[in-house]
Amino acid sequence: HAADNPYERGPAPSNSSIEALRGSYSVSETRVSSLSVSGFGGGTIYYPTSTADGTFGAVVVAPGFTATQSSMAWLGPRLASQGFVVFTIDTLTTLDQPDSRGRQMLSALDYLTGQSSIRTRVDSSRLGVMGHSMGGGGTLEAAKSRPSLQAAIPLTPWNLDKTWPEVSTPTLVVGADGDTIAPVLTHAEPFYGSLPSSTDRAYLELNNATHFSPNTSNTTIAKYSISWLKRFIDNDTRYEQFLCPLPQPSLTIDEYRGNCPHNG
Ligand code: 9J3
Ligand code: ZN
Repeated sequence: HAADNPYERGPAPSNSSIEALRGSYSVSETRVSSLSVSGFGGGTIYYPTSTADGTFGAVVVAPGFTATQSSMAWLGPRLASQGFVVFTIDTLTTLDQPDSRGRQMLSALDYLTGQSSIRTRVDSSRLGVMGHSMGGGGTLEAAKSRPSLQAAIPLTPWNLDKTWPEVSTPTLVVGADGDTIAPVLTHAEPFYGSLPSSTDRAYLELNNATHFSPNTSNTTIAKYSISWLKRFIDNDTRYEQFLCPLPQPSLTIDEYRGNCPHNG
């Protein structure tokens, strides 16, 4: 109940509510020009239109190598309509490497909470990071350098650094069984496996999927991302039912690993 958890937002969830194309909040968006910011390349902020429910947790979403914010745009309204402020960003150049992307994601969070036109709608203590490919590698870099982050979701992540024992932020690693650009054997799986067992962590391997599955509307990515962000950014234990016991293999899930029950 909201009286017990000040961060809880929206109605009680169901499997159909987390699979739906939209949640209960109407969404507005505002464009952030690259010319008006420093440390990252601008982007688009998606946020619940109403201010009646107070502030919301926020997540920055970064694209992969050679890609722009448009490659992740589907996640903007999909997550924001569930009760998050979502900032899909462009990087300074589309060739930036994961460590640079991680720093840019933190600059974007600082802009979001400190300068953006919707800063008063954001709960600056409830922040997360997501990203695709090198943006997923950047997601791990951001969590490593800012342990106060509440949730991290690398999507088919790519990074030359294979070990992440420094990450204490609850992290959901999403891999794709058919990824030939960031094969799970050398990317998502060792990334997940190197997270400390004391860190809340999960590994979702998408079935019949590719490196670019995170670039188009994907209900499996959405439902577990919503659950992870709700559980760890909002402390909303109503979503624990979708994460524990661990999801079983299905038409869309090749494999799912993680610690249950969660520590945090
Ligand atoms: O962001 C990505 O898609 C990274 C995959 C890649 O092309 O790495 C090779 C340098
Ligand atoms: Zn490392």
